[in-house]
Amino acid sequence: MNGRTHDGYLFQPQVETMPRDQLAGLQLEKLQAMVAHAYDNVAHYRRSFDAAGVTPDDLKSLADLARFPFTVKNDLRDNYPFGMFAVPQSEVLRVHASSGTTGKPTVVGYTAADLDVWSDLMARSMACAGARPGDMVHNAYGYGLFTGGLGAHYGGERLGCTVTPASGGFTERQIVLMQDFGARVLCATPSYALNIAEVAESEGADIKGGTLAVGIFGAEPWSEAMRQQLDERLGIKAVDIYGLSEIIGPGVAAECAEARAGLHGWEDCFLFEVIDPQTGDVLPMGETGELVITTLAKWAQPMIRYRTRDITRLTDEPCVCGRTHLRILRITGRNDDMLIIRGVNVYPSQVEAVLLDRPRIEPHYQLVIQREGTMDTMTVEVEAHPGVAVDDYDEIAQDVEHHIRARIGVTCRAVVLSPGEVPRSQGKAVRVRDLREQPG
Ligand code: DLL
Repeated sequence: MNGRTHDGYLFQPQVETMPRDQLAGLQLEKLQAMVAHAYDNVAHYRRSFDAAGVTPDDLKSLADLARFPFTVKNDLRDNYPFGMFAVPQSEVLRVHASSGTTGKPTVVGYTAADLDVWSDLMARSMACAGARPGDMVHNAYGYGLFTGGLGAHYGGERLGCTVTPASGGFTERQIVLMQDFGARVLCATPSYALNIAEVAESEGADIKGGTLAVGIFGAEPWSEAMRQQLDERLGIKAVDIYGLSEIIGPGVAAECAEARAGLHGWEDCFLFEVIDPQTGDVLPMGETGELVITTLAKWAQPMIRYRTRDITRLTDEPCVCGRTHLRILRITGRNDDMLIIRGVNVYPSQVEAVLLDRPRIEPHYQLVIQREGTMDTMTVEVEAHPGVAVDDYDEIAQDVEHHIRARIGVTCRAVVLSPGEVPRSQGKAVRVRDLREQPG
């Protein structure tokens, strides 16, 4: 049954506006079943629970979950390919995998019921972001082992939209299709959406004045400054969506079009905790730390206390949209993306926020990390606006260095490149080029 908030559209109204105490009751019931399923069917969980001295019977309240051990990405790698499955492979209808930079990929599996839940969650997320039944959805997330393409595809169809499976690349053709088909919704990584905006501008294609109204952007960190750029250059409302393959794919959380102030984490299907990454202690609501997620409705491959490495904080303050599910505030980066430059912790998204505020440069950048002696140094490569005189590049570089020092507290070198010189993204943008010698 569908319904409405004060001005929005709900895909599953009873669930999305469930009172928080009822939601907690539902979570406990589902959690007990999921933890028992993991313990009974996955050797890894049996071993790790036994080592921690806990059994599923110890789970009497949601707070008891803190006694259970974490799961990390390496656990998936160590059990490659199917060792984390909790059902026979014959019951797994789909696998996805993330490539990873080293070693074996991480494989994830879905039963028929899991795929159904995923489609519902993506339909719910897309509706939350402002998509409506009947919309033309242009899906520029990559199709394949990456969960973005198929996730948004089945979610869009479940919501009742018409989905164009564009995938990434062939940007000029994508723009023609968006215009000819009258796309109202664009699904893409924010960096690829920016690439689309830029190509449209350079070709004189008026995307901004056309039918496009909603951008559903995620799969990589992005900033409020980038949101403003995308809103303005595409003539849309850009909305954040979050997810990760290990948990289900996109659709773990989504911003609402009404507030665009944090991503509603779908608590009927996931349990969210934030921990201190050093001690592993659970932090109180509102404190910043590492997001840990437990699946409540994922039968092929339950994830118990999965450490995402993503840094954020949670809020359960009521939201103007009427949804009761807590909000995950914008994910600014990952533990493992954090750079330590001359003793200062820096996330690429912080540099992005500074760059997007500066005049005469384009929002395309890469951070080059090198080692000089015992120090790591950062060079920020940015791109000048077309039409800016090359003679001005030095002065722009100094301005960038100054503002990065003033706002982030880190000393870096800036290099201004000519238009088009920073590589463009078709999926997740590569923000860091690490030229330090890797150990081993
Ligand atoms: O990126 C799933 C996805 C597809 C999400 C499409 C949203 C849209 P993975 O490839 O496994 O899955 O990468 C997951 O990407 O742990 C975060 O570090 C990062 N990430 C995803 N969404 C966001 C976001 C997909 N909205 C990893 N903001 C996660 C910041 C994000 N980081």
